[in-house]
Amino acid sequence: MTLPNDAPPPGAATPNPVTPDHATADRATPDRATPGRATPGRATAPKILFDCDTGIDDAMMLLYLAAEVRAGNAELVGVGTVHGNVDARTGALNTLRVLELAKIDDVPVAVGAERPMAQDVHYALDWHGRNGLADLDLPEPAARPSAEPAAAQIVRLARENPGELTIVATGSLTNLGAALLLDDELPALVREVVVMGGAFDHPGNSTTHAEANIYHDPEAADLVFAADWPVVLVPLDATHPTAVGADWLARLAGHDSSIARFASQIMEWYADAYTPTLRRRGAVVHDALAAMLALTPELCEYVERPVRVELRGELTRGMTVWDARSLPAPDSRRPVRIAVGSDTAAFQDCLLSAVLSL
Ligand SMILES: [Ca+2]
Repeated sequence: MTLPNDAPPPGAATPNPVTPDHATADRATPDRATPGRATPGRATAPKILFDCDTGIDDAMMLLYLAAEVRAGNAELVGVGTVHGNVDARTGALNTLRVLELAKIDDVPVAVGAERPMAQDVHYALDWHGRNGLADLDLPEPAARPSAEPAAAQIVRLARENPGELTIVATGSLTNLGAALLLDDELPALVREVVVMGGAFDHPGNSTTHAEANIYHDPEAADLVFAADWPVVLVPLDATHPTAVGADWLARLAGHDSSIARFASQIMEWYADAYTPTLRRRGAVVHDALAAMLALTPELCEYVERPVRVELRGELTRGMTVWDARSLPAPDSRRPVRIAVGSDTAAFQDCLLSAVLSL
């Protein structure tokens, strides 16, 4: 099999922040309900495939996307789950619970990898609860996960929608790595891959240098960054400044709907976990930012550089590495578009209005 990391780079890395070609100069809060707003110039709603480890911020991401689906701004063609915050099967059941709450009941949810490629599995129960959703006593979902493995679903959906699929990955990257190994033509079939993960000029959150989604499967992450497909990476550098605070949580808590109550309950639990880190009441809704940037890329600024994952460091395994020098070394890898500065007010307003619209 030919791995795509030998492919020539499509262009030289640019060390300075760049703005996407299709971005607008106006960074004001978008009108979430305007059809076509999410992707200027695109005639049809983008087809989204989620790969996640639901999880509290994954759940908020699903609520955000459900609102966009209802508004006609996105089509959700499938979800796969992976080990990460919780085990993959629990993540799939949680995904079905959240989608059913949002009355999105026609999307296949596939269970994916239950362990990483080359290390023991780790969960993040301290941050999300033993069941991944704040230890709430939630009913069983009406639907069951589909029989197809998540990696096979990625390949099938990419084959059925060549050039159209946007994969949003907000968990460990094992399913994506496995899909790349299943089908070496996959990179040419996918429109874009948006990954929440990594940390560059920011400390890690699993270890001093490693962010959780990368740390949970560094080998798979490096496969994803080595592949010749367009990757947008949303690291802690971009997500942490968007942390919602007590005022935002109060606005959510003040809304009386079953979905707002659910969102408020899980977010208050998440804030309890996050407050010592942030040193103020609040929480970082990492995954929702990644999903929002898939639909509204102009909410961030980006730099474009190849990304590698440290696989052997005694203290730094799972660290994402870029060459930030003014004259970076030549690299055969395709540059990754890395989100750096994000429009915090627009993100928070859009997330809240999406949840409250359901
Ligand atoms: Ca996640």
